[in-house]
Amino acid sequence: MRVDIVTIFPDYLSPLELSLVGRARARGILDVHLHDLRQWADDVHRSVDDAPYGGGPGMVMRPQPWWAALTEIRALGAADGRRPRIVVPTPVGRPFTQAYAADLADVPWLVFCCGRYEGIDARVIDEWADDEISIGDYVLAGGEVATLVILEAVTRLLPGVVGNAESVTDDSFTDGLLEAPVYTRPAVWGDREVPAVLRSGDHAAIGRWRRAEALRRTAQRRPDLLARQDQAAADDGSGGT
Ligand code: 6GU
Repeated sequence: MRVDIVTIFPDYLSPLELSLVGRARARGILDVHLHDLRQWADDVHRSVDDAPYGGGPGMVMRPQPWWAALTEIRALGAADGRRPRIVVPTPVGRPFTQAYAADLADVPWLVFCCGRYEGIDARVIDEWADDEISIGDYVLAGGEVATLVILEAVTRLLPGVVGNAESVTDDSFTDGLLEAPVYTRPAVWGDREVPAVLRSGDHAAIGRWRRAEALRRTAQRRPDLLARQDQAAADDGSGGT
């Protein structure tokens, strides 16, 4: 997968050199290109923002640098007929979920446009954005951290990135439930014991226990997820959980 990221703070994306995403890059599974938006600003001051029409606080990102950036980046694929999917992280976007991450993991070329939170001129979004994505109901100072979040969720779904494919498909949210708690040695820590069933070697019983714990946790912590699943089951007539 190729990923281009356009930002006024390329250094903010330096965590992409580390850990799982960094390893995926080193192994050639993920090809990341960082771009400083200012290189496309056409005025002497390399300005990227201006005051909002209609008044109000803060600044709005000017169309000109974005238009130049996206025209140039998209042209990189023109020779072999490839077209990137252009993503704009924004608090007014569609909510990011595990299913959304899986959808993006199938795309060969993504472009992330990182704006400041007052936003990018709406004409840029209208012309260029395929996806506007929000990572949650709070406001960040810019799209850079949201891009890190989205890319980490997507990268670990790329074939060959996570060693054991089961650790991806067993994740919380893949089946719509929170995962059961996990334990490692020692079997006894102070007065706390690892549940006996996990040490029983009875894999059917372990599977039942994990399913029951997942349901119990989800009902307690995220009843909205169960309600959504029940609704989906009612909609397709396949029965509930
Ligand atoms: Cl994607 N961007 C910003 N700036 N704030 C956010 C967000 C994105 N998602 C939630 N809050």
